[in-house]
Parts: sequence; C-alpha cells; structure tokens
Amino acid sequence: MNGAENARLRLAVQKSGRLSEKSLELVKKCGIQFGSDSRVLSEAAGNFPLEFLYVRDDDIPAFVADGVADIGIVGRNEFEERASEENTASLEVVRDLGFAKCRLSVAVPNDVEYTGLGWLSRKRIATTYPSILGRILEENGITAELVKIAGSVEIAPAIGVSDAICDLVSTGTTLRMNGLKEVETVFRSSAVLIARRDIESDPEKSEILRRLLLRVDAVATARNYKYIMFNLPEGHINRVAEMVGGMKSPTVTPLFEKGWVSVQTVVEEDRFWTVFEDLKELGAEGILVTDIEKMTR
Ligand code: PRT
Ligand code: ZN
Repeated sequence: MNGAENARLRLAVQKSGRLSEKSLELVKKCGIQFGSDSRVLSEAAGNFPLEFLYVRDDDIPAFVADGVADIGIVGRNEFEERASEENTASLEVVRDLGFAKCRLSVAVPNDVEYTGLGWLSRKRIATTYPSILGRILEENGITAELVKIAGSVEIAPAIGVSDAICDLVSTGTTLRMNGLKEVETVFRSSAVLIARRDIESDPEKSEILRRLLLRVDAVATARNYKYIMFNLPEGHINRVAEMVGGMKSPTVTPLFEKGWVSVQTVVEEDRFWTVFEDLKELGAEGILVTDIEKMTR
C-alpha cells in the first residue's frame, strides 16, 4: 500500500452561505485548484492532496469529530456552541481565519428600560445558541428561560415567544428593522479552521495539514501588510529606516538623479496611514502601494 501518495485531507466547507465564498477564496489564495462548483457534494483538489466536502455549516463540527472530514471551516460560534457535546470534545481550533466576523448579542425591544444583565433574570430569551448564552448567564448568576429557535430569532419578541433574544449581529440592521436594541455582547466570532485533536496520530494527514497551514499563514500574514515603494532625498534614509522597518530592513537603491534613493519595504496595514503621512512630511515622492498576496516573516 502506498499511503503517502494516496493520503488526502478532507476539508468540510459550507455549501452555500456567509462562510462559503471566503472559505473557497482562502483555499484559492493558497494556490489550491478546484472546480468550485459547490453544487457537488465533494471534489478533489487538482494540485494538492485535499478533498472538499460541501455541507451545511451546522454539520461541520460533528462531521470532523466523526472522521467524515478531517478539518473544517466554521464560525467560532458554531464550534463553541457544540464544544460541550460529547463527540465534539475531540476538536480544536487550529487557526482563526479572521473573516465572517460577527458577535453574539442580547437584544431587547426598543421600549425596554434595560438595566444590565440582572434585567434578564427570570425572563424568556429566544436563541439559537443556548449553550453559549447559558454559560454566560450562569457565570453571572442569572437564571432565565432559554427558548431554542432555529431561525428568524429576531421576530420572537414581536410574536410573544420571548422577552429578549440572543442572536448573531454584524451590522445591526436586522435588529433595528425588528424594533430591537443590542444591549450585551456575549461572544465574538469569526471563521475558524477546526481539526480533530488526534490528527497527529496520522503522520500522512498531519503532514498535509502542516503544509496547508504554512500556506494559510502566509496568506494571513500578507493580508496584514502592504508593500510600499517611494523616492526619497538621500539624507532622510536613516529616519525612514527606523520608521518603516521592513522584513529585515528596507531595500535602498540609488536613483540616477543625484541625492535621491528609491526605497522598498513592507508596512503593517494598521500603521500604514501614519507612515504614509510621515513619509510625505520627509519629502518622499512617487509613493506606490500594493497588496501582498503571500508572505512569510
Ligand atoms: O445553510 P447553512 O446552515 O449552511 O447556513 P446558516 O444559514 O446556518 O449560516 P449562515 O450562512 O447564515 O452563517 C454562517 C456563519 O457566518 C455564522 O455561523 C457566523 O459565524 C457567520 N456570520 C457572520 C453571521 C453573520 N455574520 C450574520 N450577520 N451569521 C449570521 N448573521 C445573521 C444575523 O444574525 C442577522 O440575522 O445575518 C443577519 C444580518 O445581520 P446584520 O446584523 O448585518 O443585520
Ligand atoms: Zn447553519
């Protein structure tokens, strides 16, 4: 048997929904080719030992736990909600992927005078996440009645099902449209890559996972940086080198025009505008900025 050549890692991704597009985009950025016709149930990647399983996000933790898939991409909320279930205790988050950011929040009708968590005591709260919410309430010594609802949680107060809700929020529009106000954030979520803890006991699969994570990390690092190039009066180079840093230090090349150099370096995305303003002040010209596709430090 030639296991090393035939071994494949099975990745469960959401078939269609808020996670699908970004999950597949990440795989693509990792240079892994596939048909991306997500109407099929499963398909093998062309140039990497990976197989895709397109399923509902709710099923992903259990599929990975049961070995139907080896790894999966789900919202941290989904992972956390099921974490206490017996068969999913064997799972772990191997990477936070940073997309599909949202929060699990408690919301009440606009006319409620909310006074803090204590207000929820003995109230009925509709949610799809009774486990996460239950834990938070317990930690705060609050007893409430949790009504589990699978979808359209936001209409529960209006139809008399509950006094409050606890649901995922990103822009808050859904809450506002339903006459609700957000009063507590109980959990913050983004998409995560999950795996079975015991995957290490399979050397072939864990080697494929290691290779995949190397690519995922390179894509993630690249996303946090910008590549910049600019021309600078030579005299300012020391100050600029201190300011911009770079992977080791910036690349500096003399320009044909005397007294000027061209500088190339990378800058963290969140420092970018400050650096940009400082460069302008130091007389930098022709500042060119580009996204980076992949990068390792
Ligand atoms: O069909 P399947 O079961 O696979 O998908 P699903 O309908 O259960 O899940 P889906 O695609 O809606 O969400 C998948 C994951 O995306 C969630 O588990 C979260 O991790 C993440 N995510 C990010 C969100 C949101 N943002 C979000 N805004 N999930 C749901 N919402 C809901 C929100 O509750 C509200 O009803 O989207 C609506 C719009 O939100 P606002 O605040 O922008 O109005
Ligand atoms: Zn779902």
